[in-house]
Amino acid sequence: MDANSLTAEFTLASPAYNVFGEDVKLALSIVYETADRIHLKITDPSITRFEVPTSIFPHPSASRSASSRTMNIQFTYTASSFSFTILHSNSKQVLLTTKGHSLIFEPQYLRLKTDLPKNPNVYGLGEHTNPFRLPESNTTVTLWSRDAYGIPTGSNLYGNHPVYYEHRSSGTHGVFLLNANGMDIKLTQDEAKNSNAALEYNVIGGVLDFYFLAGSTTDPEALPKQYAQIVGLPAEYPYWSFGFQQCRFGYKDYVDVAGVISSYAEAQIPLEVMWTDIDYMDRRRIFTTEPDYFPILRVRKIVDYLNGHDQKYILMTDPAVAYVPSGYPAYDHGKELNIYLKSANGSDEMGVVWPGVTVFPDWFHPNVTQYWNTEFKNFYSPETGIDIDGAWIDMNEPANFCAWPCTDPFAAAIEQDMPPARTNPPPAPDVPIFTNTSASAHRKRDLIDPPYKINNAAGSLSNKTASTNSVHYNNLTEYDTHNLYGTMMSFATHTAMLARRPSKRPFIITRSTFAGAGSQVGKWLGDNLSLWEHYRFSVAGMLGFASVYQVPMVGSDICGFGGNTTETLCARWATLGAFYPFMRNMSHNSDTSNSQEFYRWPTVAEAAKNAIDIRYRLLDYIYTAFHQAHTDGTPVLHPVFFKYSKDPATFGLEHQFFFGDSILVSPVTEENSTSVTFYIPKDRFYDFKMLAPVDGQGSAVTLDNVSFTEIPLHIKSGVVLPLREKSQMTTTLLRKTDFELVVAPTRDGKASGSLYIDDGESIEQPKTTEVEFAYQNGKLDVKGKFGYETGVKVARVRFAGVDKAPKSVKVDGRAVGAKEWSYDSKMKVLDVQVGVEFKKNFSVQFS
Ligand code: MIG
Repeated sequence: MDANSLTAEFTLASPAYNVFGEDVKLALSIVYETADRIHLKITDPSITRFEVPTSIFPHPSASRSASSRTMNIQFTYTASSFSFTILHSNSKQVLLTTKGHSLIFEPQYLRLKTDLPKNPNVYGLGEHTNPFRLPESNTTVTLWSRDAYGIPTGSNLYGNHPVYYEHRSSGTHGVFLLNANGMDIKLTQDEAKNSNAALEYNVIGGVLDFYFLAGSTTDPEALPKQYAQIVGLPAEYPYWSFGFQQCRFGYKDYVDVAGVISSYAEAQIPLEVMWTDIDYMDRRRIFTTEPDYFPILRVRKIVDYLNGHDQKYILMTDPAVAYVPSGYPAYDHGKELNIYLKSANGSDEMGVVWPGVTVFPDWFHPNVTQYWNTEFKNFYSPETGIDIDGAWIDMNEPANFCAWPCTDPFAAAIEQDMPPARTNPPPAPDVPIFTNTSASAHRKRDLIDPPYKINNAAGSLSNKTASTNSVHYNNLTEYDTHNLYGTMMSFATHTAMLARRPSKRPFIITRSTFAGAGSQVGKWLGDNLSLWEHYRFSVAGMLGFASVYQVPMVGSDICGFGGNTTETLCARWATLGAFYPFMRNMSHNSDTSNSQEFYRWPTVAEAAKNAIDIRYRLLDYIYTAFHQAHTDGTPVLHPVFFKYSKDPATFGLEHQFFFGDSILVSPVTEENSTSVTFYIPKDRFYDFKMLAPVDGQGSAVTLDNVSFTEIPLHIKSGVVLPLREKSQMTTTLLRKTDFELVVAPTRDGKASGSLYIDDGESIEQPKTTEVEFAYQNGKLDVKGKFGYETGVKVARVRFAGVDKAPKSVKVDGRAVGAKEWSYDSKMKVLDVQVGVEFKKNFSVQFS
């Protein structure tokens, strides 16, 4: 053992736990990678077992100075009847221990169990529909990518993030298991015995490759930052991608799509991005357009129109390629390059997806980049196809409508009517639109039916996806790599989008993710339903991705995807959705479900306008938060306990969160209710609208008469917020709008904040504007570098919590005329018209 690492061999205690196979002699390695991170790996040196390839998940670099003596966490073990423990170095608190729980390591079953304190606060282990703080007993989360329509509670969903954060008043730490195989993780606590809780991994392959993160005893946010060092810092996104977006599955034709764009304009609701689902495709084949319903020349008119109005366009791409042996170039090209996933007998693995019988790209194949790049370049091109500004990728679990063993995909496709026929007549040619514009050496394994059955809600492992015995390039099996498929498609799509526009940040939204996906793509929470329950759950779902898994560009389908929404639900959801990083209204069109664009009901239209107005004014604030996340992993959204880590009342809060560092969002949660009870920590806050001080008592408060067009918002004191003075119909106009600063000091009179501005779309940013705000004793200092020319002013500064009217107000030391400022004694707000060009340092002072 040297200062940084230890390796050892050990044999599991006899008698061998021959539960699901045979136990083996194991190798253990421990590396103290940084002061806050221990990397522990247990492998079987006698065979090659699957490990997540470094091409997909690069190993984090270790800082050399870390040694066991300066560590914040420590590893100890007992050799006889092997067990190990991770301790906090100072407090000696046990963070994880396998003591008393035998470790099992077999070809197709790994088990590791740790005790946890009673009623633990555990977050993560997604993707699932569960409370944000996982129920401590009787909870099994299963990690196995699945097309999970309706996101049923407690079942495995689309993506896999084998990481949890455990919070105690004494600190927050994290455990990441870098393993992509199917697994069940169980949380148990024997209530009758009043016992401690436990967490148990049950994994059907791979190795035990753990990263233990010390987190922090005082600042929970240290933990997501440490996790970002492993999974990668979140990507930065274009400014426009924070604008409001509209989509639907079931826009019937290009006239329908154009009509929605016009209707948003007429309703004066800002629409930044229009999306089109698989409806545009010819017989649901990727990289094609339907000639009568979505004729390419007409769709280009829509793109031209959008571009001319500073709006954007996004189309869906599925991974499955229609099996059409002649006359379908996208199939032919893949065949020529031989990039399709192979079934166990060596032929192309087939399934049934929207176009009927399909094959699936193998993202491990060395030719797949060439394939995907070329198809993207040719089809998503203004000259030879349709130009897009972002990409939407779906069905990448991968989803398959053909139930295992899918012996006759051709019959299944006919039986399921894939591709479905269109039911409406095509529009007459030239209908006017926009008229009123405004592993190689595996032991023999059972890849289909392993002895330990994870709790896959789809049944057998291969059901409704690619067979787990199908084979990727280099002989990797779908059994081992299934959970990576969506992330590999994400990375390939990222590469393809970059190849089209090399200097611009790609905007890609995927359905399936694995740990690390957030470094390149964003994620929507899949096929929710128009239910109040799913409206409420969206907060927990989103916090998982934004605050734990480091996939901060996230949101759920606003107003609900499946089923029928209602006016009140859609109105509330519009207001909550304005505080999702990714804001998209999205529905499923079926014969029984209504349209749900925001302009369809007066209340919803008003709710959307109000909420988008606030979102857009805050857009530079959240854009700055994304830049910060990209720089050091600071989360973009925060569960309340991240900010009040010693207050146990915050640990289980499900529906409140901070949007950025300082905006506390407390949505109304109950169906058709106009009152809401929520928690305000013991701290000073300000009501967002009027800036009146609200002194939290660390207790629940009830607000009544919250209209359906409003959402309760509070500013956490201690911040200077940069807001645009007013919102606009597009983010392009927003960027030309003056700022206003809101100074919201703590009770002892201090506040600070920052603002980052760049050109909003380029990867390289030679000239940026980076400003720091500092407020104390009646003086606000604005300092920074102003490399990017904003061309706008800071029009006004509002100081909240000012106890009495000042005698004088100065900007840069010069007195401001009495007409240029006003004081509201009721709200305790001082409002100063400053009108300073936003290109140099300045100060505003009152006394
Ligand atoms: O089998 O493309 O989650 O957003 O509208 C369903 C059609 C396929 C699932 C996506 C949903 C999308 C739908 N897709």
